[in-house]
Amino acid sequence: MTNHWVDIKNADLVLVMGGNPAEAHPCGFKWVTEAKAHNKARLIVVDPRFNRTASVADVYAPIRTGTDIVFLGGLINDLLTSDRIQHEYVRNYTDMSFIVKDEFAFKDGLYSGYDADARKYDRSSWDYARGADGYVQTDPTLQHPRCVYNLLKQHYARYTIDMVERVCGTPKDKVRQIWDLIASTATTDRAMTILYALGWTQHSVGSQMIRTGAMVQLLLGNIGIAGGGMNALRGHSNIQGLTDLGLMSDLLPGYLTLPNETEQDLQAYLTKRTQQPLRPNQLSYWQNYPKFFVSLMKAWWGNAATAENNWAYDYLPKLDKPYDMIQAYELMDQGQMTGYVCQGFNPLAAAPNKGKVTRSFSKLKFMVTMDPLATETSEFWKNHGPYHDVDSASIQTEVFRLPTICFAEDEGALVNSSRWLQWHWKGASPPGEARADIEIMAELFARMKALYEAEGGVYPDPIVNLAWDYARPHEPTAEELAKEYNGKALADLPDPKDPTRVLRKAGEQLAGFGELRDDGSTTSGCWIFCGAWGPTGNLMARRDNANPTGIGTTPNWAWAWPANRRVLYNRASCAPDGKPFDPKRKLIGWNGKAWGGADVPDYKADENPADGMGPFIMNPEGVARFFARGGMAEGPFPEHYEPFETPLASNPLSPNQAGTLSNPAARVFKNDRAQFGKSDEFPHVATTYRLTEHFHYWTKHSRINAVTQPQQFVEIGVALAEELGLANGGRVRVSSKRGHIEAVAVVTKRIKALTIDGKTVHQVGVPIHWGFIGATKAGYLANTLTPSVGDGNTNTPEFKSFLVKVEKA
Ligand SMILES: Nc1nc2c(c(=O)[nH]1)N[C@H]1C(S)=C(S)[C@@H](COP(=O)(O)OP(=O)(O)OC[C@H]3O[C@@H](n4cnc5c(=O)[nH]c(N)nc54)[C@H](O)[C@@H]3O)O[C@H]1N2
Ligand SMILES: Nc1nc2c(c(=O)[nH]1)N[C@H]1C(S)=C(S)[C@@H](COP(=O)(O)OP(=O)(O)OC[C@H]3O[C@@H](n4cnc5c(=O)[nH]c(N)nc54)[C@H](O)[C@@H]3O)O[C@H]1N2
Ligand SMILES: [Mo]
Repeated sequence: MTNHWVDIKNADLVLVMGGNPAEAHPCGFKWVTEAKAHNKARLIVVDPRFNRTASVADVYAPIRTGTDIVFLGGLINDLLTSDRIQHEYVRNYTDMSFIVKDEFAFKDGLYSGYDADARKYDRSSWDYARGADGYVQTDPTLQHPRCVYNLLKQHYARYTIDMVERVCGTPKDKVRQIWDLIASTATTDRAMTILYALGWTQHSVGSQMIRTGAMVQLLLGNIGIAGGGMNALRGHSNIQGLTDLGLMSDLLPGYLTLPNETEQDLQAYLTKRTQQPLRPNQLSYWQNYPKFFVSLMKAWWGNAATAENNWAYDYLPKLDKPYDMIQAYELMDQGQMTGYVCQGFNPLAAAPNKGKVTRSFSKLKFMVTMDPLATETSEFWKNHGPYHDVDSASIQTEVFRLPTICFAEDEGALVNSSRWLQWHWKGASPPGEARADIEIMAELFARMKALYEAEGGVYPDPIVNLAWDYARPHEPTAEELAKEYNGKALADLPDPKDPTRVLRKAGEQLAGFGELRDDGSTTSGCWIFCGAWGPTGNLMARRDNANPTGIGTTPNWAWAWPANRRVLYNRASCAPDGKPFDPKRKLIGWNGKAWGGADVPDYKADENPADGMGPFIMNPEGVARFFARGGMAEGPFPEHYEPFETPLASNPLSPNQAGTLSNPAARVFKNDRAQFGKSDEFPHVATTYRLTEHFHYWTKHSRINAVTQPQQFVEIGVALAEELGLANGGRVRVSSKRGHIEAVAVVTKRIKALTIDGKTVHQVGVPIHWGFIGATKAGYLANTLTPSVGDGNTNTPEFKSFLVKVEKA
């Protein structure tokens, strides 16, 4: 989230699109109720299904899955042509006036630089034009035909309200009503928040859907202000912490990036990531990257990371490709990955195309699962009758099950969607032989290290030199790890403002990432967490919910990264002169000498606003980007592409260009492509989702949960049920190109047939929680149906839009 849960109460308008928080985030959803009760806020829900969130909405509109870019692109067009934007914000805080290079072009669904064979873009033309001074050229009058404003306007001119109705199936009057409500927040005294989750991320164009939402918020001046923002509702209780700590294959902690294999040289790696300002007087905060990076290397390799050995840069693996789960199962299927460790993960249930996953697991030499419970994954080799029909005798994979404790039997910090690190305490002791994940990992590490020490090996240095300074090496504690993430001084640190003074003594915890150095005198295992366990102790354990200003920043409740800041980009809540755009939602302000207020300023604390530093200090241009230079796989402005399985034969936005039906820059493996279905055989559009009564695949072990939702059902609209002669409660078979499941039919008015491009399209809802292990009725896994293809930038699977055929069982 750019903002945080409590802040939702400050919104005048809440747009829930691509999420269902009343169901999946019922505790956080109370802040929407607060906004409605105390702020007269209106709630809009745009979702393929009339879901539990829609049931308390002021306005609900249906949409065909996978078409949100058309809905939001149309909105951008509408806001621009009706001139309902926050002018002062857009002019000063975004790149609208920036001029784009002559080489950049867009035609018929493709941007300049496309290589159809590689399915990739050369993105070098996607950039701003530079002047002789090295800075980006701008035209503050917005007249220049190649300024971002005019290119944006031109791009979305094709996204008309008729196009929205045709592609999304949303009735025009609903679209109009929603767009007008949203446009009402272009004024400085009204704020809209956007809440989204998997209904946006789990598409082959998921990242671009989210970007389109962010562009809408920028046009309306809704980023950085209380009650505004782009708010991702995160999943597992610590999934925010997972990305923060760099557990994605291409990341290092704190959103530093792993070098790729062409980056063997530390200086070149650092130079690429420390961009000079693109406009005068800009901060370009990532210029501090070397401080964060060197401190990380010191945290990991201690004395073995020295200036002479480039801070152990050679120890870091260099990436040849992303290792997301779709990639991993492809490599297993090709026989190139032969061992697998599943820690707190049940991929047979959770990953797309269960048939392929089963085949891939069957080719492994070994699999380790670390889990408190038995999972479908750990029994993938067992025949479970019709639900999982495998020939056990032919599977040679050796499976080890390591029983772990569960999160409630452990202590430590969980990072929630608000970026809050909240310390929690152990609730119970684990049963039997269960051991903590950290203990198991520490033991594994100790044994690997001993082997390397005894036998040598190709390159033992990264393993044998890893710093492991824990009191009990086999059981590092949560406190020790938290302190390591925060970081400490390795030598007395002189105060930059007065070098005769010592800012931190050697060994002392650091108070924030501003204290980090690139000379090896500091450590920090995750720079954005620096300050969480500072010189005064564990701030994550704070539980003071005092709210002195009433705006809900509660600065003494837990600790929020970065720097205990509650609302990112909060400088943008003030006009260029430093006064809040809206005094009644003041977060910070300039008092003539310094910035301050209810929140920690996302800005240089003493920066005089007259100097023109932009509020988006992480960007080298100092402003927010409508034109994503170089950043996104598909292009700088989001363009609509159909899901990989679509009821349409061509893309209504680029009907004449081959190869633009679905995302031309998504990575697709050949064998997976052969398993995509067509609408003549699979005429119904399916989407998958979750229910309050279960948490994925493990609450089915609990009898109470099992009783409340005992078995797989699917939601089917009344019109489709009539067409198929189906009664509510009857059994159906739902098949895709990849397999079939059986389920109870819930015939409902909540899913309406849509008219798409002139034809009737039925959508089918498939909740995901059941399987063949646990206390619920044994059944199929929903992911038997889903396709193995992911988002072009993140490779998140397209779980939310695929084709099926529904029949009476
Ligand atoms: N009780 C419970 N709570 C949970 C979980 C759980 O399993 N059980 N899981 C947690 C996890 S890990 C996560 S990631 C979150 C997920 O939280 P959510 O993303 O809110 O959950 P979903 O139910 O997967 O999907 C949300 C909505 O997206 C809609 N949708 C599908 N396709 C589209 C589309 O193309 N456009 C639009 N606008 N909407 C679409 C679906 O109809 C659904 O209503 O929930 C978390 N909370
Ligand atoms: N079709 C479809 N598929 C989906 C989705 C969808 O919307 N549609 N959603 C996707 C999403 S967002 C997610 S997050 C995944 C979820 O997929 P998973 O993360 O695989 O699902 P969970 O059942 O939450 O599995 C986590 C496992 O962790 C174990 N566990 C709990 N506590 C601990 C602990 O402290 N240590 C260890 N080692 N294990 C523990 C549980 O027993 C459980 O078996 O599913 C994905 N799959
Ligand atoms: Mo998730």
